[in-house]
Amino acid sequence: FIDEVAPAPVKGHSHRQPLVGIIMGSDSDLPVMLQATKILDKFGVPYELTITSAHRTPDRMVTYARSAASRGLRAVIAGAGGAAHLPGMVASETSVPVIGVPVKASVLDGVDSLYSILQMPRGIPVATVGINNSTNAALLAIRILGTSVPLFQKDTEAYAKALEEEVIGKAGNLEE
Ligand code: RP5
Repeated sequence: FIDEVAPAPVKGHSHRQPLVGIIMGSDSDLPVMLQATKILDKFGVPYELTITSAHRTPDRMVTYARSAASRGLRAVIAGAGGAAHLPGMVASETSVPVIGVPVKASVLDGVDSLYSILQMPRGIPVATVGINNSTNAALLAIRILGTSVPLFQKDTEAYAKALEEEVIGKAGNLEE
């Protein structure tokens, strides 16, 4: 499937065409958003990573969002802090599913980002994960890919199984 949609090598983090786009409003969001890349690397999902801000680089953001579908992206993970309008703005300019990551970036401890992303008005959906939880954003993106790529569905099931075994192992250690 990946080869079908991505015949050409792409400059950046993968030799294959990105299926997931990771964007963030500022380089200060990078430490949080790198957690998503770790998961995508683990699952072998090709992705791209860049900075684009809804209020500082609005033209760049619109160009990115409008080209997302035609460039083959199947999901966009958008992290932002404060008045975090990046995920909602991107979602308004693309039909590709957008997953918002509220970044803890201000004196309000990330609750401002959370509510900004979570409270999208009717009509333009943004899936929202927990504050700073770009790990879950990546896992959700992989589940979205899994609806059309059985390999990603299988890998998601294996990942959940490994989590289950980890907890059972820890419980066993306590009970010994
Ligand atoms: C948002 O403002 C960014 O997503 C970041 O979380 C926050 C602070 O940005 P910087 O002032 O650190 O560049 O746009």
